[in-house]
Amino acid sequence: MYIKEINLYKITMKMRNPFTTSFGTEQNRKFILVEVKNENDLSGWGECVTTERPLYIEEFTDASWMMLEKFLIPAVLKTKIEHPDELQDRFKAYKRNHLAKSALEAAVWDLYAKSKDMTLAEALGGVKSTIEVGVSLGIEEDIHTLLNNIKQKTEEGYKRIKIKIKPGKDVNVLAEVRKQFPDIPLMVDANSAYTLDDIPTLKEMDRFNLMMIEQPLTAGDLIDHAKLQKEMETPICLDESIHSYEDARKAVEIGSGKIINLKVGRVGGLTEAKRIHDLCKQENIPMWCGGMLESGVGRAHNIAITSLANFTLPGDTASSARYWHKDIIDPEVVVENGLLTVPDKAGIGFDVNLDEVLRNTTESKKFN
Ligand code: OSB
Ligand code: MG
Repeated sequence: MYIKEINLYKITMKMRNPFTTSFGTEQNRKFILVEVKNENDLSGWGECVTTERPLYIEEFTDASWMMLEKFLIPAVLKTKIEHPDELQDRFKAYKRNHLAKSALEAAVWDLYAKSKDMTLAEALGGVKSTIEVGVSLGIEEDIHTLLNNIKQKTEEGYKRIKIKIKPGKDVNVLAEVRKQFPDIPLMVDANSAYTLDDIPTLKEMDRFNLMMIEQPLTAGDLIDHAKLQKEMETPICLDESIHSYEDARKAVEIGSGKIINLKVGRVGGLTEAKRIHDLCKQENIPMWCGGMLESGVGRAHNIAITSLANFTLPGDTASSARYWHKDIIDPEVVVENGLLTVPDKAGIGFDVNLDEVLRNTTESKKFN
């Protein structure tokens, strides 16, 4: 297929509720949508899941916009692409910037699947028609708010509850949660807030029967996580430490964790995500698909990748309504009883609501 035109949209969307992690609070999501058009004016869509400030990892929205504009779009525009896997080679010379690379690659994957009249899930080698979904709950000032949120999401049927923790809001919070909900499938996410000096606190969490503790130590670290895993019974799940197949290979080799949270953006795209999936399957490392508070576009790609066989744990791809008053796709994502049906329409399987996209657009640029 020939890439005739690319459009970038800078989007601001206000979430229903603020979301607090150990690195800060977010309510206004500022991210980028990428639209890629082929010679037949068919459109493919991708989402750059950056945040306004580089608090999760080093990338942020304005930097990714520049990366797309200056380097990535020129490597794709007005060229022929037989298969989206080819983009890895085109982008290889440019270091990291995985969220930006992934956004453009995702749009090309959607376009590719549509042009072959396949679902994105099929194009990726997906095998599941339904996927299991959990929910990620932010840190709350007041424990009663958190307990209420957990109650509500459990009643909605989510298959597991993840709560964010940080030093000072960890063991005490978990004790309260377990008192009220002794048996729910529960995990925690620290977003890199601890160091090996915190081993005593981290080990205390072993008594709460957690499915896993996500990213306790520094983003990018593999070695200290391996040391910590030897001291803890709770399985460590890596998020901000896995940016590539090579990271995953090394983590498995040295035992940095027992589970991987795969985020398509963080690893630089769906092609790399497939490689990591195949590695984890071979090495018996369970995995699940993480979230970045995406709009429906990014969420649709997450649903497609989760249909691959080794995504055996519930992911963070909650309902559109968990985040948004109105999402930008039709239909919106609806999780029922903790389950989602993988769509059977071509490409990402949801229509992008262009009116709604434009209503939330603060800046756009056409490249042709
Ligand atoms: O660490 O998984 C994370 C949101 C923003 C940045 C990082 C993370 C998260 C979440 C929410 O946990 C996942 C979601 O519901 O999209
Ligand atoms: Mg995480």
